[in-house]
Amino acid sequence: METTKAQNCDKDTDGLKHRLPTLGLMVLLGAFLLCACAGTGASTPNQTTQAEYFTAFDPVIFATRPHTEFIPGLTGFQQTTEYSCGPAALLSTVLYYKAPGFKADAETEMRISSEVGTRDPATLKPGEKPGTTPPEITTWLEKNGFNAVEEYEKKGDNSALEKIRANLRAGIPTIVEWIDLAGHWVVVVGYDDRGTINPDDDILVLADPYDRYDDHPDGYNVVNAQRFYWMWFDARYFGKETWRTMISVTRK
Ligand SMILES: [Ca+2]
Repeated sequence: METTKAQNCDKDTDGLKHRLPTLGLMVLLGAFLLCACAGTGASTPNQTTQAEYFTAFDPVIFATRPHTEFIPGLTGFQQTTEYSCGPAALLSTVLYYKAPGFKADAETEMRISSEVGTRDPATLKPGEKPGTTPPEITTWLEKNGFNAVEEYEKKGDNSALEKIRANLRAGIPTIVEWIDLAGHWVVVVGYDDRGTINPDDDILVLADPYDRYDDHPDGYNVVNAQRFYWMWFDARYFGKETWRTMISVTRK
């Protein structure tokens, strides 16, 4: 019996030895199938929506990074209509200044819209343009306890970006309008020159009232500064082509 057992054990051992290559192949095949399944799964709609196309902006890390200028605590109030980026940019700015009488809600946004005179494209009168003009923005700010300095730049020498950077270093928000969305008001709150002389890699941080495209609805959008600079004009809503509208906002 002992011999038989030993023989059986030997036989089993031999069998295992013979099966090992087969098992190895099965493991490899299983791994391949798992990879293949994962690859197939990545193309399903559910997993595609989880793909990371954009990195989240971290204001804490940005504030401590060298070569940056930043106004912490100013994020874009999210506009509740398709035309109220101007009032939403104003609300974002006055909330940053903790001005009394303003809440981060649609009622306050619409109150500002009415006071500013922002035009809904659905109810335009003949000859009117939708949205909000720079003089309307500055007039409202001046009436509500703020100094608003309205400036333009069409020299193309980056001087408007230098103005924005000087404002950031002084903690002054700059409300700007660019051709994004065919004409869009945002607030500039950050700049990073990446520690290089070449401006082509510079980064601008926007407090954006229409933060719907970067998978992180945190009120911040990040854009290459030169790309922004050459898209920093209005062609539709101000009655004439207008380059690099800047409104610097401080408390009175
Ligand atoms: Ca965002």
